[in-house]
Amino acid sequence: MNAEIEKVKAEIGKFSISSSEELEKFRLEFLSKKGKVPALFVGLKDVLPEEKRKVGQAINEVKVLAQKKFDDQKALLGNNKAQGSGEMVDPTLPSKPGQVGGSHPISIVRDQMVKIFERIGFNVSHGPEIEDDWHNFTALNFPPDHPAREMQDTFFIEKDPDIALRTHTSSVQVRVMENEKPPIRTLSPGRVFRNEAISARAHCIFHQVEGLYINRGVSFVDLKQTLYHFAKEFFGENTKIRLRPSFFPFTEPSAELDVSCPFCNGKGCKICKGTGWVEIGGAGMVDPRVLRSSNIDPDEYSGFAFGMGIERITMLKYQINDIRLFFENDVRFLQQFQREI
Ligand code: 2NM
Repeated sequence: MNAEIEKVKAEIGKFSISSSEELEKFRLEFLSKKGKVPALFVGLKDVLPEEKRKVGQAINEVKVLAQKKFDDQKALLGNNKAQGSGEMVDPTLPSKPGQVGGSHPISIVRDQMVKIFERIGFNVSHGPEIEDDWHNFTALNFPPDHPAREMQDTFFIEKDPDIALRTHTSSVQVRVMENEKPPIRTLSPGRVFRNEAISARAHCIFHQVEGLYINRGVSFVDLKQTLYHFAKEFFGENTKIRLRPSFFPFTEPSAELDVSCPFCNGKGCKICKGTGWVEIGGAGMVDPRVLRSSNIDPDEYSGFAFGMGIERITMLKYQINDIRLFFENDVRFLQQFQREI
């Protein structure tokens, strides 16, 4: 009997199954009612009573072995059918690497901008997204009747006292000026909110990087050199900058900041609408009233400040024509961006 069991066991091991026909043959030969495994159980009745237990166990092991081989091969053949190939699957092959997450393009560009300014001595500062009137408007020299204070421009959370979503990260810099002594070199990247109609070019949520430098004897030349340095580092060595007179409540004089078009090198193309220049932000010398509001003596110190929109710069860098793409988080869009270092 033992020899018979071993023989069937060896036959099961040797039986090769690589098609569903062979699988069926295997089932008929070993597992079906008239197969070799049930036949072993029939033979059990002739075994001596004291050996029945042991022999019965041995036959059962053969049965489990045959059933497992049948199930495994059936699963393998089923997988191959699903893949539409007749080949065997090699379960020892290493698996495909899993998908890893990436950074949002706004985060990539923000970090790239921050690194450029960190290398010339700026520190990063953060502040609350929900702000009081003082830090978002009054300390920044916005007059009481300024249009930015209207409901249609700012998202208010409370009225009297006014609490709103910050409309720029200058509010963070007010907090830095209040809490630190010059020299101050601070950069505040962050999310800002404006009550605007959403379109391809504008969104009610966007991101800014604002910079502030306060020290003795800071002049407009320092501002120009800093912005020129940034433009060359970010857009390339041959980039030029241009400052156009403008107005902001918190700076005097104020300017809009243009860079030579990074796509046509200033010759004029579709992106710069033939002008050779693209606007990337604003800047100016911090108004003495702003310094005084934060207890910095404007007779001793002067400073420059600037602000840039991260969406705008990211759209230029990657030639993206709709700002809404940044907020939809469609992976087909997001997957296209990789950090450069
Ligand atoms: C801009 C343009 C010009 C700015 C001003 C200040 C502060 F806090 F010092 F007054 N921070 N950022 C500033 C100046 C921002 O954004 C277009």
